[in-house]
Amino acid sequence: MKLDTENLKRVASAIEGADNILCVSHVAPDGDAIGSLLGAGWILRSLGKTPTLALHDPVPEGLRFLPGAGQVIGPQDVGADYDLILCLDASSPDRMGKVYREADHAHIPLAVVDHHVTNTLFGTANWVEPGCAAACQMLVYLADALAVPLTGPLAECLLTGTVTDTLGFRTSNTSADVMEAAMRLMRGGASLPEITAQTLNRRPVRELKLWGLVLPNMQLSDGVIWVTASRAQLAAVGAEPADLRLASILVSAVEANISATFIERLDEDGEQVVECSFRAKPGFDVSGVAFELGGGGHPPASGCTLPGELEEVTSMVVAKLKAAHAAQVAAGKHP
Ligand SMILES: [Mn+2]
Repeated sequence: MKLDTENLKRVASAIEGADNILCVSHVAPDGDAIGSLLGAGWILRSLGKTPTLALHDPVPEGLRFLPGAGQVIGPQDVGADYDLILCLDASSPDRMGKVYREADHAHIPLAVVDHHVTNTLFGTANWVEPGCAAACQMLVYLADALAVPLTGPLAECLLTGTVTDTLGFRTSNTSADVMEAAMRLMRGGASLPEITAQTLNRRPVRELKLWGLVLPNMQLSDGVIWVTASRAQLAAVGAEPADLRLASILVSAVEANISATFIERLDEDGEQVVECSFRAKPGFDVSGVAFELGGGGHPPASGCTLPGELEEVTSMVVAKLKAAHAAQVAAGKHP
């Protein structure tokens, strides 16, 4: 793989020239957000730097097994005095949530390390590798550039994000380079079976109960398969929006090339919003629809959050997904 070495070096030298470094990843953090955030912390510590790790949301229960997870602070504890802000796995500034405060932080150099093709290049240094399957894969190369060995807690954190973002090395962007990075992390002591068991193969019963509630209303039309989950359904089984991790399972349907889930929730201002998650089979691309709707992501997996009623948002978005699907079929690369 050809890396953007110029911007990799730019980020590496920004790190070398800083001491107090605020590391941040995205709201509603997933395994790659947490893995890259904690991994960055371990890289900086082994360089003798002083990292502060911050997230808008708490570390999800299923990722608290990772070394260093207990040191992540919330937005209320983020100060204003840092030499550098290192932003991981976030495609736009709003993805940092309330950790990033324009008034306090705009004058601080901001290094962006991300693999989303939809990244808006909002940093003072931007290293974006859409060819990488995970931000954690990029941190393998960053560690190399900074001569930090891929061992111990660092290896465990970076393998976790690589495993979760590739759904266990199954997404269409799982390249030989991904496998090579993962292999080096395993050689450094990270356990693939243990990480897989802790992340992909682990879910609370409330999640399975929620599937039972929403799957009877699953719909399939024109190559797109989708489900909706109302706030009442979530409440009935005591589930959070993050519990409905069904999009990746739905896209396994033989009859579909694109899947979507639509989850109703209230945002922080009490307004009703719908969280939309999309998946695509290899050869199909859902990132365009997500980006058009103000979200982001990757060709095989993307999403957005929209204001409005569940039914009206669902029908508007499904129409866009169907149109994208038809256009991609017409482009002729598909059977
Ligand atoms: Mn990621």
